Amino acid sequence: MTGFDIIEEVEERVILVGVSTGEGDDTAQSLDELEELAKTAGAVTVGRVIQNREQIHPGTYIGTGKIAEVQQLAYEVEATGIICDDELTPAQLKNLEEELDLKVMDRTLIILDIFASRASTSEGKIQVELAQLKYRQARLVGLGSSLSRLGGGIGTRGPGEKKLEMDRRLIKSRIAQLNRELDEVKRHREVARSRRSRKSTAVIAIVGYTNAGKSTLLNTLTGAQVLEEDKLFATLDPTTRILELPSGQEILLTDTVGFIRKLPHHLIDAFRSTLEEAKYADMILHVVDASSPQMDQQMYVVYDTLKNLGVTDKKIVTLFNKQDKVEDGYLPRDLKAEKTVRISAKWGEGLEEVKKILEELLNEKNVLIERFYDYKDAGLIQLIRKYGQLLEEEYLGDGIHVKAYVPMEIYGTVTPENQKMKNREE
Ligand SMILES: Nc1nc2c(ncn2[C@@H]2O[C@H](COP(=O)(O)OP(=O)(O)OP(=O)(O)O)[C@@H](O)[C@H]2O)c(=O)[nH]1
Ligand SMILES: [Mg+2]
Repeated sequence: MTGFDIIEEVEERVILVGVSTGEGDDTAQSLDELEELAKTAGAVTVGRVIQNREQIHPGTYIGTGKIAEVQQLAYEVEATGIICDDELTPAQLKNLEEELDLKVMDRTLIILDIFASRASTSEGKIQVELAQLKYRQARLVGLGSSLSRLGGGIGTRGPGEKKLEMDRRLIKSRIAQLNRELDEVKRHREVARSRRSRKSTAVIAIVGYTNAGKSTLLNTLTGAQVLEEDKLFATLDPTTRILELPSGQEILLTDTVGFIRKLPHHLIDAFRSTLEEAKYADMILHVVDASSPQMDQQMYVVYDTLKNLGVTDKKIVTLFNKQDKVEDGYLPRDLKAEKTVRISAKWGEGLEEVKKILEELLNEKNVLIERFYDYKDAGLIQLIRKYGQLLEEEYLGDGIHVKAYVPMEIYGTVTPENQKMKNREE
């Protein structure tokens, strides 16, 4: 099953609806993004309506006058549905459907749809189905006849889709089952993580707003073949590849799901273990689309999401990507980052500097050692070569002279007590 087949099935013509609650908010840009999301999900945008309102209408999202306007517009442009830019409450969804007699969708549903069509691993599928069912569960309360339409997305798809008409009791037991499966997957992931950390290879997580160029970066750096596309949420499942730094030290780079403003909380819950890749990383590479007029807001969303995930104490290197599309002379800043580099992941520009910086920062927590090894201990030098950074290596008559940075985790192993060697620490 490919997402493409399904996307072709129905042409949904939608009107985007947003509420602007004050001066200087970015509803228009948020709708631009919603249009991208709708396109990715397979819908054609045929109109936009923004209501200026102090707050979102609790019962119908927009006010009565605006509802009439949407209705009129829908008639004129032959719209089949509307997409609201915020997550609707079950009551708002129901009331709007009744008033408009159109398919009513919200941002959350569209993102869930996209995730559903992108999920490829069993973990991804479980996570999406769980998020879809929870979204739907909340909207089934007290509803009868309109059930089959409520909560349906664009061309309705995804692992959870065939269960659209499941009753609440079944949904509940399915959710419980999926949670158990997810726990199992999580356990496997934790085992893999602890294995990685025992081996003391540094892990670097690539994070960033969706479409910033994270997968492109991983591909260019490591020759990985992760799908890179000018679409939102091209990547859902984490991919990890080995990257060799200039000194020969090897690290693990992980590319994963992108962030977006108003990321549905059901998705954050369901995808927590995927999103938390960053939490277990030694350092973070933050990829920013520097060619986007929304760059600042996107960076803000990334940091906000990291904070929500409890990732607050990592070293961050920010990469201002897509420099080939940026006017010369513009110098973006990121005060949260240890270092920033301007790159073009697609054209490989600036990546040597990225590797150099990674090496420098990783070695800050390493220990500098200088000592002689007997030839019989040459295995220890292999270990240093693999996990540390070998600076000097000299083969002498009675042994090998070595100067190197080694991570604390292997410091004890490569500097055994019984060797009467000079040993300098910094
Ligand atoms: N011009 C230009 N385009 C780039 C550059 N890096 C990435 N892109 C393009 O940006 C789009 C998104 O790239 P991806 O690598 O898929 O982005 P991502 O961050 O992995 O996105 P998601 O997986 O959707 O979160 C693709 O069309 C890339 O070809 C760059 O340096 N310059
Ligand atoms: Mg990607």
